[in-house]
Order: sequence, then structure tokens, then C-alpha cells
Amino acid sequence: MNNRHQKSEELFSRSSKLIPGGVNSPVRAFRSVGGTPFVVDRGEGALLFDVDGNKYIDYVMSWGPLILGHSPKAVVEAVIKATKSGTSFGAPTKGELNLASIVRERMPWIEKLRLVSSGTEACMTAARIARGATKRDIIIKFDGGYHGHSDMFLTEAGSGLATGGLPASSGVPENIARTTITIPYNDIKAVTKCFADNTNKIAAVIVEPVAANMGVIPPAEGFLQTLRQTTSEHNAVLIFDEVITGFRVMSGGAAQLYNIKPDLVCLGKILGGGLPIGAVGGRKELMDILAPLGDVYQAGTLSGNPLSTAAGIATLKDLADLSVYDRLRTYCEELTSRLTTLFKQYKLPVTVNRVESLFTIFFTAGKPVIDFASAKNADMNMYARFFHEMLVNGIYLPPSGFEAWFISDAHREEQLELTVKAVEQFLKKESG
Ligand code: KE4
Repeated sequence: MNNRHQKSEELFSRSSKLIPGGVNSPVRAFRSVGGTPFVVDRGEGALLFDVDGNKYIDYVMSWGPLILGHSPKAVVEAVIKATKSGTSFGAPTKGELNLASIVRERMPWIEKLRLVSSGTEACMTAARIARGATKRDIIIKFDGGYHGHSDMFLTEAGSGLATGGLPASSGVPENIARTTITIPYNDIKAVTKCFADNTNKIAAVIVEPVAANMGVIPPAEGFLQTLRQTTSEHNAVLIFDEVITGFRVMSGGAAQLYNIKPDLVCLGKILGGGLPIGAVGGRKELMDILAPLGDVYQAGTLSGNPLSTAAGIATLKDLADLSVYDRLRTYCEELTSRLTTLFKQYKLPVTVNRVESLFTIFFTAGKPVIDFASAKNADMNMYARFFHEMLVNGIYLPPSGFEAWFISDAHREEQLELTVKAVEQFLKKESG
């Protein structure tokens, strides 16, 4: 028994008897890096503390929502205040209007917005709106793109590039999988071929405008523009899944960063400041086909929950001061450039993909990572060793090499120096 984690191991073994794998979301189980997850006691700014009192600099930040760090004062105060008036009503509240107004201001292409409770619900609803509006069934997604766990998105490429997909999870019916076509990210030719082979059958293309679920992969020059042009030409809906990138890469998300106007946008994570939330929004004529106005049904008991909207409003208000994006970018620019130099110095070249404050270090001996196939070349055994060496040195990285590092406005120079020091420890150990 590792006595630095005695309480974690005891609690986790009890959880594993009641909760599948001891976790409520698979990636938390450390399966791809090995070992037993620590059990969190609390978070403070850029730091996480486990139940054994171990302290970590947190680069997971709850997988993205905590752009201001753990328990930021304004968010905590807003949630406490909201709680005193009630935790849920299932009826219209001012908070929903205020949050929708702020989103509209930051992302004017979102003419109307429907709040839900997760990114999965947001993406599922966006696809249903697109199918309802176009009366077509096929959705195009990209290999390595993740849009939550609804059946239609748990699919993988079929035999032919432009043919229907196969289930990527048991429990997904083949006939559902067949309506999702999966093509390689950044493959402009595959996009145009897919539309040519499926004329008038494609309802929508859903894309992470900056891929972050196969590690961070920026859109290639012209990729997003091709998606915009091709979907418009074929009267298909362009859905930007900005659950991660929304309010992260820039105030107006990747749509603003790349100056592309999507038809629908999926949001989550930062929008709720750490409380359960998701949203789908976009062109009025598409959003107005949602019940109760139109014939596309969607509903949710806790949609627009007053605590989530309070946390989201407080978070987005804090993000109105755009200097936060300069601080986030500067931290990541400095960290990634110092780590790249360090890895080179120890003759262990890596590929670092960074977009603003989102980045991933791929152990691919410096070869470019431009899609899921090239991301899969990364040495994940080495990533597992890296993960654990960093953990021992008090740095908590995503427990999977196919994720982004998430920083917050609470990360300071001190955390950056400690991170560089821990990487050097790993490199010394790795180079024996
Ligand atoms: P949720 O249903 O987990 O709120 O959102 C699904 C989702 C949709 N779209 C994108 C681009 C996403 O990244 C996600 C969820 N992200 C993962 C981590 N990359 C959540 C972590 C987890 O699954 O536990």
C-alpha cells in the first residue's frame, strides 16, 4: 500500500464496489495510464488536494470548465446567493435570460440559444435540429472527434470513406451507426468526396473547430472554410462543437478565432463555470424549429438550472476583461516553448500542438500530428511514464495522451517553474 495514497486507495476500492470502475466517467479511471486514481478532497485556484493531503498543480481543471481556477470567489458567491433563493424551479428564470444575453453578445452568430445540462445533450440536440430542418439523416463527423456519448456519435468509419459508420460501442444499433459518416480530420478532399457521393442526403457536418479529444490538433489551412462553403452549397448545417473551445481559445470561441460563421454551435464546460450545463444555439430559423415552437422535440428537467446559470454568468462576466486571454496564452506560450527546448536538450523530441491556451505534448519523435491516425503514432507507454513521474512531482496531467492540457487564470509563474522542473525530473529519469 502506498502510504501517500492510503485514504485514496481505501475510498476508491469502496467506490469500485458501488460505481462501475469506481468512476462516473471512464477517463477518470486512469485506465490508459495505469495506477489508481487519487480521490479529490478540494481544489484551490490552480491546485488540487487529495484526501491524503497530497497537493497537485492541476492541468485537467475538470476537463475545461474551470478557466478561472477552482472555486473562484465571484462564482462561489454567485452560487451561494442563488442557492438561497432555491436550487431548481423547472420554470423560466431571469438567470437563463441573462446567460443567453451574454452568450449572444460574445457570439452574435448565436441568434437563439437552448440551455441543456451537458455537452452530450447539446450535440445530440444540434444533430436533431439539423435532421429536422433538412429532412435528411446523414451526419458527418471526424475521426477522433468527440461530441458526447449519444448513439449517433459513438461510431467509427465504415469500410469506405464516404459510407455509413459502424458502432464504436456495444449497445449502439447498426442502423443508427450507418447514418453517421466518419472521415479524417483536416482531410479537405474527403469532405468534398463525401458530399459528392451523398448528394442531398447529408443533414450536417459536426466538427470540433480545434480538435481536442485526440489531443489538440489545429484546423489545417482552409479546412474550416471548406466545411463552411461545402455545407452552404449543399444546404447542409455546419455545427461547431465548441464545448471545449467556446470562451476558451477566445472570447467568441473558435468561430471568432477563425472568422467562420457556423449555423449551430454546441457549448458547455466554461458556460457553466463548473456546474452542469450545455447549450445549443445558432441561426434563428434553425432554433425556432425546437419545441414548443416547432416539431423537433427536446426537453430537460434541469435545463437552465439557476445554480448553473449563476455560475456561468459570474464566469463569463469575469471573462469580459479580455486580458485574461493574453495571460492564458502567455503562460502556454512560455511553458510549451520551454518544454520543447528541454525535450530537445534531452534528445527526446516531441510534437507540441498549441492553439492559444489549449495544447498537447505528443510523444511522436517530433513528427507532425494533423489527424487521429498521426496522433495514434504517439508513444502512449511513454506518456504513461510521463504522467506518473509528473504526478509524483505534484503535477496532475490529463490521465490520457489524447486530451488537452487545461490551464486557468489561477496558474502563475510559480506553477510554470514547478512544471518545468518536474518535466526535467522525468527527462533525467527517462534518459537514465
Ligand atoms: P459532456 O457531455 O461530457 O458535458 O460533453 C461532451 C463533449 C462534447 N464535445 C466535446 C468537444 C467534448 O470535449 C465533450 C466532453 N469532453 C470530455 C473530455 N475531453 C469530458 C471528460 C469526460 O468524458 O469525462
